[in-house]
Order: sequence, then C-alpha cells, then structure tokens
Amino acid sequence: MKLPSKARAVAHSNIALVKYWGKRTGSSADLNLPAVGSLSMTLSDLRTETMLRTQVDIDRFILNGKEQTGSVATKVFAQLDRVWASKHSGARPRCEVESQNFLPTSAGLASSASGFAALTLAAAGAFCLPLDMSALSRLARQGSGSAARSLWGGFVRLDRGQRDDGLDCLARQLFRQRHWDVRLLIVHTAKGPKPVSSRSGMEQSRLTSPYFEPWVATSEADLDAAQSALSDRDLHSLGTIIEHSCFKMHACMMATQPPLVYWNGTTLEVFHALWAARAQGLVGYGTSDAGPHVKVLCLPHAADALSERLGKVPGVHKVEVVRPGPDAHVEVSP
Ligand code: 2P0
Repeated sequence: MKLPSKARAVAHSNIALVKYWGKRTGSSADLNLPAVGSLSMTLSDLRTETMLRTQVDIDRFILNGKEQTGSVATKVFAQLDRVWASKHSGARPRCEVESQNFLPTSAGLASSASGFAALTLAAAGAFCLPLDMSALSRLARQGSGSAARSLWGGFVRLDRGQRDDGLDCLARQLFRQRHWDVRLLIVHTAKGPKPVSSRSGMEQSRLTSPYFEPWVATSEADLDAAQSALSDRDLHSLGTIIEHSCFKMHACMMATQPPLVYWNGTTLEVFHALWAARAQGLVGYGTSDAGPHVKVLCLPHAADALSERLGKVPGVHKVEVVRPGPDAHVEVSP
C-alpha cells in the first residue's frame, strides 16, 4: 500500500470546565482510562500544528524547531505505533514528526491535549485511517486524556464509561464553536514548566488522597449540570459549577502525600481579585489546572475590564483573551 508522503494536522488546545483528575483501575494502563468524565472548551489561537513525513529513514521528533530525545520522543513514537496498529499489521514506516506549539509547553496550559490530538490526526492522515473522529479521539486519549477532547471545536464532553476495554469511554462535541460567544482569560502567574507531571500526580492522588473517592463520586453530577447550563448559556450556573469542580480537584491534589500544590501565591490572589470584581458586578468565573495559571470564563463585554483588573494583581505576567476554538483538521499530500 502506498502511503501519502506527508500529512499536516492542526488541533486546538482545550481547558476543562469540569475537570479530569485520576485514572480508572482494573483495566490496562495503556488504555489510559479516566476515573471521571470531563467537559471542556476548545480554545481559539492556542494550538499545535504537526507535520508528519513518512518517506524518511529514521524516526525523528522535532518540537518547536528542536529535536527531542528520551521520554518525550518515546511517547510520540509509541503514539504513532498505536495509530498504525489500529489499522495495519507489520512494521510501522519510519516517520519524521515536526510540531510547533502555539502555546507554552508543559505549563498547565494543555500542550499535551493539542499535541497528542494533532499527532494522532496527522498519523491517521498519513497512515490512511478513516477520519472517524470518535475512533481517533479514543486513540488520542491513550496518548493523553485531555487530548481526547481536542479533536473537536466548541464544547466537548468526555465520558468515563464503565467497560474495562474502554470502548464506552468516548468524547463527543456537545456544542459547536458558535454556540455561545464567551471569552476565556488566561491569567499567567508564572513562567516555565510545572514541577510534577499530571500523570504521576494523578496516580499519587489516587493512592494517597483521602478526597480522591469523594472527588470521583461527585463528578458525574457536575458534568450533567454543566452540560445543562451550557445548553442554556447560563454563565452564573456554569460558573458556579466550574469553580466548584476546580476547587474540589485542587483539594484532592493538596491532600495527596506528599502534597501536590500546583498553585503559587499569585494564583490565590487572582482568585480573590476575581471574586472581588464579581461582588461589584464585573462577572467572571475561574478555573485552574495542573499549574499555577488561572483561566476566567466571562461574557465578551466584561473581558477587557476583567483583563485589566486581573493584569494588575502583583505577580501576573500577562493576560491572554481567547474564544471557543475550531475543530481539528488534517491535510494529506500524496
Ligand atoms: C483536565 N488535566 O481535565 C485536567 C485538569 C489537568 C488538570 O487533563 O495522564 O496531560 O496524559 O491523561 O491529559 C492533564 O492531564 O494527563 C489534564 P494524562 P493529561 O484538563
């Protein structure tokens, strides 16, 4: 079978409004099944662009212009193996993967989400897989849980499922990009990568945090309530749920042994400033991931004033404003 010579994919990053933290046990670790479902907004602007070339002699992975070796490259080649083995038998062709992240890498801004989604889609194009987004999302999830949500634009839900084989752990688009014109402010409170990877942090939480089980038990209700609030374009209801989901996740992290504290002092100051603004009628709701940055969901008319206000909190480096982003896509060259 003659493969295309190259495929170029673009996938946008996403931020979970209802969070994913922790893996299911009792099934193969390679399936990377989440303990809880999640619900996200895909982001405009922040994205990964990946070019995959097949007519090469050795596997290479170049990220932001620099060749990567060690565990980062190993994960990328393992993902190529998965995508290849889902349709073909025999040896996978050697590949050169060149990715550009238009966002900070490993800083709690979901570079693995857009990265593994773009990689999976580029590999699917280059290896002649059917472009069935649901199936590709399952493969992307095996690379990184949050990547399962980055195949679609707009608002996406990933259900945890019950089956040990993971076939019912599925992501789907709930609402398209244009469903609701909201803004997400990304309030940067630090520079550089996070100290503990999500994958090892999650496992530590599952093993040691007394709040892990309640976290899992209460997540499904948050998902359903968030979906309903999103459907109604009800910022107050959605905002209340996203802050609750974020703080529950961080409580679970902080009660891990040793403590997992992804926040810095500025993170908390930003939340206080956000709540003070809200009390005065300037409305936004915050969330934060496995990193110190704060993301604030608000309506367009509040974005500028809130950015200005949060940008003045000491320790804040910059505030970016993004919107709901588009679907991932791939172009294949013969
Ligand atoms: C999320 N995070 O839902 C949550 C909130 C971090 C906190 O998904 O182990 O890099 O590769 O599946 O996808 C980060 O986790 O973890 C993440 P793996 P991933 O966005």
